[in-house]
Amino acid sequence: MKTLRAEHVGSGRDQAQWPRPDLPEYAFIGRSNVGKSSLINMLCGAGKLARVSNTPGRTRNVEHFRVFGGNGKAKGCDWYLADLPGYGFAKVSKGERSAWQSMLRTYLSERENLQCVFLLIDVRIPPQRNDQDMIQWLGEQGIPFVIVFTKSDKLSERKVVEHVSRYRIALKGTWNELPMMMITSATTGRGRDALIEFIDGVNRDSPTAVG
Ligand SMILES: Nc1nc2c(ncn2[C@@H]2O[C@H](COP(=O)(O)OP(=O)(O)OP(=O)(O)O)[C@@H](O)[C@H]2O)c(=O)[nH]1
Ligand SMILES: [Mg+2]
Repeated sequence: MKTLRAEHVGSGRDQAQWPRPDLPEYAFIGRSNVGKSSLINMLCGAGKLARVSNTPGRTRNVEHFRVFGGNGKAKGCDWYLADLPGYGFAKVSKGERSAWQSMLRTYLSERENLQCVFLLIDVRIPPQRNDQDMIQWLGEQGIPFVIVFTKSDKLSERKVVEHVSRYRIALKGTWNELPMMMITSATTGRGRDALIEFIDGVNRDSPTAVG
């Protein structure tokens, strides 16, 4: 298995605290506890890169990780991963929730090097209003995104297929063309190669990549 060399390069709520937008970037978003930080760790093959927790609401800032694609030499092969706070977490104050929400939307609409958003959805859970609102909003903003189902190890394959098609049906009401979907598990590594291949493909076409 190809391991990605990655390091944590920043944490912050404001644009001024984020790394300069000079490399292609990929963001992981989704409801609290869906497995964003776990998927980043799985992708990089590094156990403790991003902080994982049983307590929803663990990630509170935009956490940036730099992935070294060219053995650390060719800057043009490097890219950023951004781990974002989850939405839909009930146990924080209304004020804090709306501050996270607005940080998320500011990040998504203003981060100029953002190539694609991975919107994570727990494959066990039926379609939720806040995920559908986010999908709708990303579509309206013209922000490229992929739906990434997480925790597929928690269901039988039959149920995984059934739940993914339930999602397709829910989205068909508003979308002519369905967004791309991937099935993953941070526990088994399912979907890792497909995700890396996808990112490599976008990086090759990215105007931000140099060399
Ligand atoms: N079985 C299984 N458990 C998972 C998987 N991904 C995450 N988990 C568990 O789900 C919980 C939440 O994972 P996190 O990666 O912290 O989730 P998050 O989306 O980053 O959460 P916030 O930062 O709080 O929004 C942890 O207990 C993880 O171990 C998976 O693919 N399979
Ligand atoms: Mg997290």
